[in-house]
Amino acid sequence: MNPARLTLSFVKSASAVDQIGFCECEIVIVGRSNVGKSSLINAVAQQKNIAQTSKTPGRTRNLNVYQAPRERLLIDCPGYGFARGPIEDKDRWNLLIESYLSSRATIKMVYLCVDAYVGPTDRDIDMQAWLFQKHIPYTIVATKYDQLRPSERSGKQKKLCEVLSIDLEAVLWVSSRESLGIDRLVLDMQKHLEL
Ligand SMILES: Nc1nc2c(ncn2[C@@H]2O[C@H](COP(=O)(O)OP(=O)(O)OP(=O)(O)O)[C@@H](O)[C@H]2O)c(=O)[nH]1
Ligand SMILES: [Mg+2]
Repeated sequence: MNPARLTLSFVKSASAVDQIGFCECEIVIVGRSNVGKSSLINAVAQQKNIAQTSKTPGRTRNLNVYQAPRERLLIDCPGYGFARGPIEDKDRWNLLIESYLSSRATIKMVYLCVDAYVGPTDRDIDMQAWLFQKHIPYTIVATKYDQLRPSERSGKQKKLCEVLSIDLEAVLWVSSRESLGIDRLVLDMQKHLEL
């Protein structure tokens, strides 16, 4: 059987919420800079360069809009926690993400990416609390799972779940590099996009 895949094409990079346009429903990828959001988009689409990945954190500064079938959208949010750059820039990113997430009724699921090796940062925990408080549905995606040695896997997994107060089964453990857990993520995305 062929691995699951979500057909995506890049539409635009939006610097304001009203530039996104109408859709039936949408899903969102959020997480700190460099956590692997763009790589994840390439992995679910099974295309190498649909989303620009970078070794330099903070490359994605706008909301990147991707078209899925039947007027569905996937939105790649700018990464938070980027240390360099002027403070006004950081505030602008926060404002953009928060105004976007709290204003679109068509958002069906937010995939909050957390580095499986590094574990949740304070900003990840803040974002989780904010989503919970706003009643925005979210799923934790633990990225770069390939970086965990087999001997440290269960310890790291347990710790991550403890810090975020969630069940192990509720987390999607993925590696874009080795295409681990991507099928399950794609099926979950298709479900929430009602595809
Ligand atoms: N080992 C490993 N590295 C990964 C994986 N996914 C992404 N990376 C690496 O992590 C770095 C950042 O990846 P991106 O996908 O650009 O991260 P991002 O979250 O989109 O970053 P911003 O756009 O800056 O917010 C790149 O060097 C990737 O090659 C993975 O599954 N495993
Ligand atoms: Mg990116």
